[in-house]
Parts: sequence; structure tokens; C-alpha cells
Amino acid sequence: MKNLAPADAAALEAVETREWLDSLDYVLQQGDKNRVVRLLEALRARARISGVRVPFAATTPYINTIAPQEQVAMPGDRALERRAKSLVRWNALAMVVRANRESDGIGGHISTYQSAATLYEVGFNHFLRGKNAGADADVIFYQGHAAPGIYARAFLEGRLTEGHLKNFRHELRDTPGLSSYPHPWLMPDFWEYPTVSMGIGPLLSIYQARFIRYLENRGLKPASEQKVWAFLGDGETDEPESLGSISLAAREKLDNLIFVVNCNLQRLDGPVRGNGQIIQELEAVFRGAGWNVIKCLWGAEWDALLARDTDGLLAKRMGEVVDGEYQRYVVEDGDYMRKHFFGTDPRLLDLVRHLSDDDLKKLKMGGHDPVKVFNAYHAAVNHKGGPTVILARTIKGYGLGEAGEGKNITHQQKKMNESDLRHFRDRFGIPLSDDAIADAPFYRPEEGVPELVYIKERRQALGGPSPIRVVSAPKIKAEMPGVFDEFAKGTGGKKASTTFVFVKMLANLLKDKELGKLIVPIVPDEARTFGMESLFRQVGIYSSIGQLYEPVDVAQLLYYKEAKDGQILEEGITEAGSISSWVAAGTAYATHGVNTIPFYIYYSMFGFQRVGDFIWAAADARCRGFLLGGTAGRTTLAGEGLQHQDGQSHTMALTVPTCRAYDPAYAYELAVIIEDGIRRMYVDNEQCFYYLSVMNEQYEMPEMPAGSRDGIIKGLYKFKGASAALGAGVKAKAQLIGSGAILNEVVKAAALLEKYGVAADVWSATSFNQLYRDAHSVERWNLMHPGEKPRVPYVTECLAGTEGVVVAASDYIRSQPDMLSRWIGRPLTTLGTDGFGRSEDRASLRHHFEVDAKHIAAATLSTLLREKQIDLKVVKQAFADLQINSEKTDPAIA
Ligand SMILES: Cc1ncc(C[n+]2csc(CCOP(=O)(O)OP(=O)(O)O)c2C)c(N)n1
Ligand SMILES: [Mg+2]
Repeated sequence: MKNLAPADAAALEAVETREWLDSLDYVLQQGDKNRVVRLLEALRARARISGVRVPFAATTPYINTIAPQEQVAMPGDRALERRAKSLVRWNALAMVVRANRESDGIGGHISTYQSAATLYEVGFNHFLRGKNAGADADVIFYQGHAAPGIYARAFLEGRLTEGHLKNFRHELRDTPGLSSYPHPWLMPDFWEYPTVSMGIGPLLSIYQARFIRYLENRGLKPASEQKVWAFLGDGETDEPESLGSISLAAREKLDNLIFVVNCNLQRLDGPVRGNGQIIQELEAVFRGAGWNVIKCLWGAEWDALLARDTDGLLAKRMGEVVDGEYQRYVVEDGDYMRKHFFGTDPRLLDLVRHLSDDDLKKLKMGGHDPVKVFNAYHAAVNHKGGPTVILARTIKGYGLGEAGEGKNITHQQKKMNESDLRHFRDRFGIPLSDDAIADAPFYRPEEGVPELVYIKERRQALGGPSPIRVVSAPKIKAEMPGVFDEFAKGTGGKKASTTFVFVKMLANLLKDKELGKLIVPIVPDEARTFGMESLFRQVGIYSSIGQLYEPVDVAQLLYYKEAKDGQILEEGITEAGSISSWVAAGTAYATHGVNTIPFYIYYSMFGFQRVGDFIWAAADARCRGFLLGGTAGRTTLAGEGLQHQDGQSHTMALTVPTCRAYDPAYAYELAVIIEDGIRRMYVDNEQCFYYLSVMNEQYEMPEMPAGSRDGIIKGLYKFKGASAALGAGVKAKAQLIGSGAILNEVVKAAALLEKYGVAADVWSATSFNQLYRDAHSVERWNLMHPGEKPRVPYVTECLAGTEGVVVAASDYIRSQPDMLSRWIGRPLTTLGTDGFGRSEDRASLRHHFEVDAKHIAAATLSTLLREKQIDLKVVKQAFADLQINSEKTDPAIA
């Protein structure tokens, strides 16, 4: 070939290509596709041996994965489905348009649902199973911005009224409205999972699918046909959370998981990949991770063109156009597409010569073709051995025409004028008159019309409505004998850390006859840090395939035991994945009717700070369970330095309304809180979850003081009265409040203060957050009830009968104890750990942050002086004795 003129070479290559393709066709005609695969493999191997480097290709051609001849017939009545879908489209649009006419700026989205309508409607009519399907009921993550369409569907099914639709985004009116997005907190009988913070739905869905396997393998749920469906946007896949754990889904062979990515090629501001192809990019990523990828790109009209495209020119052209250009075809007329898409080659132009410009405009995308979508779903639900992603190509704002179809502004489009509305009405055949249309009225045909009967029947057959949230888990028993009792006694002189104590409690819980099996311990590769390795052997680490190897430490008692019915979710280094497992387990009481009780323990710095948005979503989802911030406390976690030493997680925990956060110091405090927590969440059905900080500092755990239980739960109790040793020598009094590991420093400070004639009571503050919430709730009541006998905040009541200055210290930033300032009836001095941590030992850290016993004592004396309750001379002497450096650098900015 080398010596041929270029034109001859091209002609020869064309002949050669033809011959090879003919040979391939011949093999295909024999009907053996596997033979084709083997042939291609053999060719690839021969080429490689001969030094041909075939470039790596994780993608397949830019055509539908499912060939027309592979399609199955779509059951049902397509005409009725189309009519119903058009009505859903209309009502979804009307909901947003009306809401924004009435209250400018109230928001809502039209174009997301219009692009996804077929994806949902095929799902609702043929695949998505409701709760009456029992164990087979699907778990569905709806794309948040498509909410208007989901409401419109529920309206047609008679689940929502016109009143609801009118009050879209008006949740505070007398007739309850509809929340902007999926929020189980606001619509607990409707939405199951919040999704609108992008990336959260996809990640939660992966761990949900894995958790279902966990429940099945552990005998907590029967094996089923249940699927987890995650509907997401193509722009949403840019969130690292969306794609970050897809390899887990493939590794775990989660064939119960289906992602449906609505590839309308647009996000909010513009194209997702204007200069590239998001679908090919996603295909490569998912295929590379081991997923079954189904591309659903072109509607049936394209099949005939592709069938006539014997030289593969059309498929090639489809694969070379960038998304920005594809978007243009949506906005321009058919002539533009003829020129720019087909016009690159006369043979392509020939292919569409018989089609008018109008016909070209009507060539549908795969995601708008019910048969193509049905086939994609059908293949997905029948795929075995791994997860499936459907990449469905659609048009953003489909049907909006001039008002926004395919335009860059379409995501934000909320208003439509009369002519836009007419255009939409005509396109989808909505039976509304010209007179009526201007008001964008909702439209539901009268009961009994075939399309309504049909869609209801379809839902009936698929196990009832969706979305729906149902709580069906039975209450657990209230008694937990032998689990917590031992901790009231203290450790009798022996030292222990609260982390150690927690692990002991967890071990006890795991042994409990009724609760044991429901406990789900979750760790992101930190079990040894927390001394939990004893549990490896006790309950095993969950592995869907058991243990295929003999672990290196098999000879040891506490070897690394993986088992199919293992109980611990050892997630590896993924806090986002671990919290997703926690959400799956903590919402299983609703999703699966199983009261699993998750305990997720992690480095406290990598909780709220790292995955705060997941925790927020968990609260929205009415999640229950325990989060344990381990190695907690800015000065208690020694050595680790700035990135690990957490002094802020409790402040962040305060921002989550359903989170009850505690910083317990002693074993019995932890026992009381966890026992109360299980009771609240799983017996009394209180909507809350817990954040507990647990430390690795070892100290003696004292005996539980009589009558302290109630105070431990409320957040404050008197741990120790002032020593009687001073007798008549008392010069001044003080109330010292300490929390977590700093409580011990406070106890020591009280002892130091005796030398200066100060008698100090010591209080343990298990939760500043709870005290603050109680005080505000009481104050609010008082404000709202003028003239009535005022109620007294709990913290005020605690300190009311006491004397002396009040000083409070914790291992967290000062805003924690500061929250009590208004409620204690006198000035409050606070100490805390504002500032960056350091790699140091505990004593030096506490000195640096001024939360050690000496600084607490000094601060108390300074406060007494300010209140004129002690002489300057005494304070000066104390400062000298305690070696307080008044010119020391402020740790808050050091
Ligand atoms: C974490 C997060 N960041 C930003 C947003 C704001 N936002 C809402 S929708 C959207 C664009 C969504 O595009 P895509 O995922 O492609 O969905 P489409 O509407 O096109 O289906 C953005 C940026 C958000 N909801 N969540
Ligand atoms: Mg998009």
C-alpha cells in the first residue's frame, strides 16, 4: 500500500474494510454473537503480537447499547401512557408557573422534569415497585429537581389534591403545601430520601443496595427482587460523591442497583461537556469500574437510518459531534441540523434526503422514546452479576419550545407567557381551551377516564403508589438487662477511656438476645484505633463472599475474620461511604421495616466537618442511630496535631435540629445516654439521633452519683460538692462546670482552689447543646405566654441555689460553654480550645489552650477578684504558685 497514490490507497482501504465487514456480517448471520467476540479477541491478540498497539477504549460507539433486533416488545397501552404522561407534564409545568405568578421568586423547576418525564413514566407504569410488593418493594432516589413531575403524577393518581399543588412551595399555609424537593422531614408519608444536594442520592443509593445485601445475608430480610433506583442528572455526576464509590457497587456485584442518568447534556449554567461528550465520558468511567452500561441515546426513528448506514458513517458522525453542538440542534431548525450534522458527508446527506426539515426535528432522543427506555429498564432489571447504569439522552426543557427547550437558561425557567403555554398545550394535546389556558389551570380528567384507570391499575399491579414512606418496624423491647448495669459502679480504681467503655457496651449490646442482631457497628478503617478488634472475632466483618483466604493472623485469638453473616461494616477509608451505610441502617426502620441500630465510630474530626451534608440529609431522612466521634477532644487526642484535633464538632452538631450531642466524661454517663437513646429512638419513636464524643484518655471511672440520671440526660448535674475540709476557712465560693475529659481538670482545679480558701462545687456538663436548646425553648414559651408564671430553664434551676462565681470549661471552642451565659443569673467565665491544634502531649496541649487545672483555677480566682470576692494579693500569689504566664500567646490565633 505504501507505494500507492493516496486516492488509490483510500479506495483500496474502502474495499478492504467492506470485505472485513461482510465477513463479520456473515458470522452474525449465523447467529453466534459469542463467535464474533472470540474473533475480535483473536484479531486483537494477533495485532498485538505483530506490534500493533490498539489504543485503550473504554467506550463503545455512540449508538444505543441495545440493538433494535434485541428489543423486547413493550407491554401495556402506549396511547394511554402517552396521554397520562402529557397530563403529568402539564400539571408539573402549571405548578411551577402558577407558584411563580403568585409569588415572584418562589422558584421551582420546569425543565428537569420535562426532560425526564419518559424516564419516570415508564418506571411508574412498568418497573418501580411500591410498598405492597413487600420485600420486593423498590427503594427509589428521585432526582430532587424533578419533584414537580412526581407531585403531578401523584395528583393524577388522586394521592394529592389541587390544594396541594396550589401550595407548591408554600408549606406554611393552612392547607399543607408541597415541599420544594424530596424532604422526608417535611412530607414523611411521601418522600423516603432527600436527594437535592447533588451527589448525596447516588452515594446513598450505592450503600443502600449494599445494605440490602447485608440484611439478606444476615437473615434480617428475605432475599428478594428489590431494586434500588437512583435517578440523577448528568451535571450531578461532576460531584465527587456521585461517582466516588461506583467501584464498590461493582465489587459487591450489586445487581440490585440501577442508576438512571438523565443525560440532557445540560446543567444549570450551560452544557455539562460543551467541548466533549458527557455520555462517552460516563460510559468509560462506569465500564472501567465494572458496571453494566446501557446507552439509550436514539429513538426508534434513528434505527431505520442506522440500518441503512452500511458503511458506519452515521454512527461515526454521531460519535464525533460535541455536546455543545448537539445542544444547538435542539434550538435551531431542521435545516441547521441537515447542514451541520449530516452535511459533513454527501453520503450522510443522502441518508436523510427523504426527510423534511420538520422530520429531522422530530427525530427523537432515546430518553424520550418509551420503547427504548422500557428496553433499557428491562435489560437493567434482568442483568445479573453487577450494577447497571442507564445513560439516557434527553432534551432539557423538552416541549417548552421557544420558552426554553435546550436553551442555556432553561434550568431557571419558571415563567411562561400565554403563547408559550398554548404551544405546550398543543404539543401535548392538553384539552384546555384558549380562554382557560392563560391561567395555567391544573387539569385532571374526571374519575374513570381510561388513562387514569390505567395508571392506577398499573400502580396497583406494581405494589401501590410511589414515592411513599411507611414506618412498619415493630417497637423493640424496653429492657436491656446486663447491658448497661455494670457501668454505674465505676472502674474501682482501674483506668479506662470512654472509648474503651463504649466498645464494652457495644460488645454487651451485641450479645443481647433481642437487640444483638440489630446492632450495626460501622467503622472506616479505624477499628484498631478504637480498640474494637475484639469484635472482629466476636461478630465478624461483613463480606458478601465470606473469606476466601486464610488471614495472616489466623493463629491469634482476635484474627481478622470476614464472614457472609459478619456484623461489622468495615468500610475502608471512606467517611462518606460509612455515613451512607449509617443512613441506610438508621432509616431501615422505615425503608425495610427492620429496626437496625447503627453505631458509626470515626475520628471525630472527620465527621461533621467532612460529611456534614450527609448528616444533614440523614436528619431530613429521619435517620436514627449513634454517631461516635472517637479520639475526641482538641487536647485529649495527643500528638496528632492540627488536622486531627477536633474542638468544633459539637458546635456543628448543634446546627442539626434532630441531633442530640453529648460529651460524656464517665462510663456511667455514657451508659445512661446510650440506654436512654435506644429507648427514645426505638421504643418511643422519637425523631432524633445521637452524636457522642468518646475519648482515648484513660482515667478512673467513678461511681454514678445518686440521682444524677436525669441531669445526665438533660445535660448537667452536680458531680461533687465542695470539700468540707475548709470548714470555717472558706473565703469564697465557686461553681465549676466541666465537660468531657476536661471535667477531670475541673475536679483538680477545685482541689487547687482549696488552698486559697475557695470552696468549689463541681458540675458535669454532658451536653451544652441540650442545655441551650432547653433554655431557648423555655424562654420562647415565656415570651409567648405573657402574664403567666414563667418557666425556668433547666440550667438556671440547677445553679439557682448556688453561690459563687461560675466558670465553665470544655475541650471544645468556647462558644460551647458560652451558650449558658444568659441563663445562669450571673456572669460566666468560659474556657475552651479555640484555635489550631498542635502535635503535643496532653499536658502541654491543655496548658497551651489554658484548659488545664491550673488555668481553670487561675481563671476562677481572677473572676472572684473581678466580683470583689477575693483579695488581689491572694490572686497574685496563686498566679505565682500556679506558674501562670500572663503574657502567654493567645491560643485562639496561635
Ligand atoms: C451540592 C449542590 N450544588 C449545587 C446545587 C445547585 N443545582 C441545582 S440543580 C443544578 C444543575 C443540575 O444539573 P443536572 O444534574 O444535569 O440536572 P438536570 O436538571 O439537567 O437534569 C445545580 C447546580 C445543588 N442542588 N446541590
Ligand atoms: Mg442535566
